[in-house]
Amino acid sequence: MLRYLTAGESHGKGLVVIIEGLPAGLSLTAEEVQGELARRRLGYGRGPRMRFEVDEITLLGGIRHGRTLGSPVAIEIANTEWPKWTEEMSPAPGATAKPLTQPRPGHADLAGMQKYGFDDARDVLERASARETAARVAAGTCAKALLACLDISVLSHVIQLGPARSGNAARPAPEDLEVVDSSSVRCFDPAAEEEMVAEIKAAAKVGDSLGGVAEVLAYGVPVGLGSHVHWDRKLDAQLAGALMSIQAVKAVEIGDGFDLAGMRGSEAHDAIHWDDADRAYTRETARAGGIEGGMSTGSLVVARVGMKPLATLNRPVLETVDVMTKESTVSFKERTDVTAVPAMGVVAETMVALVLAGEALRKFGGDSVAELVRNRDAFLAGLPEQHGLAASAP
Ligand code: EPS
Repeated sequence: MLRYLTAGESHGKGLVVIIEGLPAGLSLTAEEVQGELARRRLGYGRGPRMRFEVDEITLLGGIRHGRTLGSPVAIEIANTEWPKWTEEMSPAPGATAKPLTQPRPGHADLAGMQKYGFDDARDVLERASARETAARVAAGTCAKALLACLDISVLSHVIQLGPARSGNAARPAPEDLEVVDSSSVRCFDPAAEEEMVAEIKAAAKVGDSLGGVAEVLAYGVPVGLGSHVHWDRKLDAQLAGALMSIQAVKAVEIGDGFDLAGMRGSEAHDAIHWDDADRAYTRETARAGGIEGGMSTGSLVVARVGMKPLATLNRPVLETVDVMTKESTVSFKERTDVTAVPAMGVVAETMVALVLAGEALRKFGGDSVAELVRNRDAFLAGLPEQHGLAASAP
């Protein structure tokens, strides 16, 4: 089992994440965590904070001399903006002089104020903020390191930003990650990238925001992660839940998802063949997104994630109500991004990596990386010999 918990507010002193269940002997450095956090700050359309906020990280526990100890790993990400927020976000008794009472439509503000009995939307928005995903990405770095030991790699690319959609069917391979990351919107299709940037510029000009879609690809996932036996052990259910938990995500698709719903069964599924030379099953199509019956099939795992336009608008135009006076107004103004879709893709990679790492640990087990890899190797070695006359002959 792999568990993790994040704590911390967007403009608080920092974020903390604790990851429990990592085997011993996993190589992990502060630089690797830094590198992933830097990828999360990428993307044209992000606000000024992403340019000046540096993710200062401290490995607080669970790692010695660059390797995990099998104990909980704790990582702190300091908020370099903290000096400007010490009073407003102070944990000491007190009150704010600037309560935010005009909730943003589409944000967590109003439901959170009603649910928790707050008079200040900041009590909600500080935790609802996308800042929290930095802590997830730190945890995801550990998951990705574990998956790398099992030859599994997870990457993402943006396939839609606002109305601009990539028409490019080519999917980036693991070695294309640098190309994707060097695109200003993390798009693998240069023509679509140009359109996406133009959409962002146009939205920025009028103080509006944009959503979009990122596709996450997991290469090298072996058959047998997840299970058909119970709802919460299904790999696709876990992926959908994990991806849907990302701030502002409204849709998740596995494989061809909604398109499959409109097809006949005879055209929707991936026919099975046997390759005698490789002694392995093959598929000529990949519509299922690498998952059947809640289990990985050994094919490429594909998940698409739809993000709504950010609810915080640089020019708030949507009507809302001041919770104190009940008068109609527009929402308060917060600093924001025009779009965070390129960053969401990196967070989506993180969520997929955490789910896959958890399921790989459940399937193969082991207290050290060496034991985990041995168990995986034994499982894979047995696959070609399963079933059939040869295997069952005395
Ligand atoms: C966010 C608004 C912006 C984003 C922030 C999420 O922050 P601020 O209001 O402090 O400028 O930059 O995202 C992050 C800080 C981050 O690390 O992703 C929001 O309203 O949720």
